[in-house]
Amino acid sequence: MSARSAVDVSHEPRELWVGAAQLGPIARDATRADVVERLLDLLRRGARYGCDLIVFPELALTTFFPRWILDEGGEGPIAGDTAELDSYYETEVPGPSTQVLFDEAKRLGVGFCLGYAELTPDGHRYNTYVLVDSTSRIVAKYRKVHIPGHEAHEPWRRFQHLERRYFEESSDGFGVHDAFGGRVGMAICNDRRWPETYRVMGLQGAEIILIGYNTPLDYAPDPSQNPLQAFHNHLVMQAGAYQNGTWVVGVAKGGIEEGVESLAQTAIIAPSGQIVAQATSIGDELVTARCDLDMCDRYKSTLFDFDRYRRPEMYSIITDPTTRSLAESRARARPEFATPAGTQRAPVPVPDDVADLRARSAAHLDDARPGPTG
Ligand code: CDT
Repeated sequence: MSARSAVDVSHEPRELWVGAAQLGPIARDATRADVVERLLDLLRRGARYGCDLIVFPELALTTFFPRWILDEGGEGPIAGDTAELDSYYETEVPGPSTQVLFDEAKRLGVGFCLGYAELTPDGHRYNTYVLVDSTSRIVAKYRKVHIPGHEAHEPWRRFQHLERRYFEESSDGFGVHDAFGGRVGMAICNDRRWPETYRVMGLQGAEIILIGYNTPLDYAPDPSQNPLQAFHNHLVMQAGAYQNGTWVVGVAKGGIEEGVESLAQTAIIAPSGQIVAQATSIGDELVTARCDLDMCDRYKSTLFDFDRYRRPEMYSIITDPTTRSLAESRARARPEFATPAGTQRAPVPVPDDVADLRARSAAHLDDARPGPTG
């Protein structure tokens, strides 16, 4: 019988001090300079606390602009123009407004991870994260894979979530990168809800996964989920951490931004699935933790020893493109919901209380509609 110990105590732990830099709301008319000043403040605070890496949220340089129709002209609080739309994207990072962040991070010897809207030279638009080391060298870029929300204006919603109009789904996938003394992965917001996100990085040996998010508390398609937003947020990240033996750093842009309340609850989660540090406010706040990267091995080499226990041949349905689609499976099980090929999927029937919530949400459209000044 092997006497192998699950815990290697023969060397100093690989320690990474992480600062999760939660942001409060960013107004539609906030200048880049104003926002970058807030980021610099959090960066400097992190350096004072001895952090090696500061993680900012998704779209950390601007307001969450997919709330508005910015490419059709028109009048009213949700309308805008393409000049405004383009103003929310970065064409280069570091660029005119972000160079100062790179310079200050290098001076302080701190790395960072920054979320922003990316417009590429050939016109592609992505929801992007960039990982920068303590010498201000770009280690890696990640472009959001799972793009939630909708493409077209849906007037019944109290506010729009037009990510699918303004961002492409990236085909780059989930990489992991040797940096900060460990293996680092990135994901953005909705990605965190999908187990495949963590598993793809877990299979590449991820030891810390950085995730920024903007999560409205009001989920219009099914408001019965609203009271569970905080629960679901931690549920998915804690499960992802534990099931893959990795640290997870979840960083929010929270608070009430242009009339829309978003979840805060930034958290740093250990490979055990335990939250080791959590934000207590809904505004700008730095949450810090010492992440022992060797702790990952305690999970990766025991219960979740992938090489020993995983059964990938049992999971092929997950990635097999020839597998029957979910719509077909649903139609088979519930023929009353079947829709002819090429047409939109039938709406999910909602219970009466949810229908009532939707109706009340629509009724409040006018007084609750987000405007330029919130
Ligand atoms: N930014 C982002 O991905 N937010 C989504 C909410 C989508 S609601 C249409 C999230 O999963 O938190």
